[in-house]
Amino acid sequence: MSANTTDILSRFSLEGSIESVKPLGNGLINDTYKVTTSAGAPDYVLQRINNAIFQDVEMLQRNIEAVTRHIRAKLEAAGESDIERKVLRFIPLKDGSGQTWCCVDGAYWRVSVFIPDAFTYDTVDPVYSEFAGQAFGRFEAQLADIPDTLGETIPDFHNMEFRAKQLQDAIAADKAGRLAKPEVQAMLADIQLYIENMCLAERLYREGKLPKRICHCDTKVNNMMFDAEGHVLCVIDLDTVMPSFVFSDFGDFLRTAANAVAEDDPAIEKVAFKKDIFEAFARGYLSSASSFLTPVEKENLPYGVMLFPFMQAVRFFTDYLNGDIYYKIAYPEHNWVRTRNQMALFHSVRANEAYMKEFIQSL
Ligand code: GN1
Ligand code: MG
Repeated sequence: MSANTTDILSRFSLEGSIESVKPLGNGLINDTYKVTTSAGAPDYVLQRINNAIFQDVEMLQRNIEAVTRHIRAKLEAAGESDIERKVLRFIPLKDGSGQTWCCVDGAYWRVSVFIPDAFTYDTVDPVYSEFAGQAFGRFEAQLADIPDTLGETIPDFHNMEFRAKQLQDAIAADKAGRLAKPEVQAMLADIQLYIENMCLAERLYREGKLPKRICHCDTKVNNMMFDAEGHVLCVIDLDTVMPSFVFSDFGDFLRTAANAVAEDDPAIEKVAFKKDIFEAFARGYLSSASSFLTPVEKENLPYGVMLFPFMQAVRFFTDYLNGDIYYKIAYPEHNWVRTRNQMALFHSVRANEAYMKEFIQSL
């Protein structure tokens, strides 16, 4: 790995000399490394972009450049301090093209500045959850007037009708021969009970009742950087920033942060929807997003909280039936465990639908 990374890093306009390159984080899609440099120069994050999943890397980086440029300009206009820690900065190649990625032997790479003294968490308490809600609402508000047209880096990424179709295809092919198992059949029957209702957003969109906005679309709790005091510095992992429904960001955060256990915890009986995290996040989000949310968007936020564990269950299940070709797995039944976990979370959230509606209306 290291000879290769040295060659790749040598193509980017970096400061300082490289001291080490070490794996960073636990994403399921890209490969990420921390690049430590000599004193006085910034450290960097090197990423190999998974181009089997993100097939148009040029569009993806153009989106990210537009988003970070727009947010940076807003922070500057607002006279913010410490801007380098509040928005990501991608490094151009040395060749003068201005391009922020390169392709070497079929692999795509990019480099951004490592944000110092910043922390990510896989779980949050209600205080941090409220800060996170404010930050994702602010992120969407900042991008509400972006002049660039962003592309869909993964077409139909959070389109539930499309995910339902992928599941149908996986069932028809039964590539891994896993469909006949009784517990798989039971899972399928359970999913089918709700799948049509869960496609509500696409119907509202077709009827012209629901807008698409620029959303983050991967608001897992660990995609946010906090400073030592717990204040949010910035939102990271921008590959999936694209036009979507606001439910994406509201729902996906709570899918990870408001689950009592991790998304792949096999102790299914411990899966539970944490209301205190929900309340804090909703309070924070609405404090910065109410400036642009329509009544239909606000009213359907509880649907968004149900949709994301459900959609994730469908995606993990589809991958399981396909023989684990999308998500990285650590053991053979990993996607099955994730499916059960996310479906259990869906049921726990669903049991709280009336309560969530009442709480959102009270804000
Ligand atoms: C993937 O790479 P990571 O872990 O940030 C996935 C998300 C899923 C998530 C489930 C591009 O995100 O949509 O919610 O795994 N990203 C992509 O853990 O598919
Ligand atoms: Mg991530």
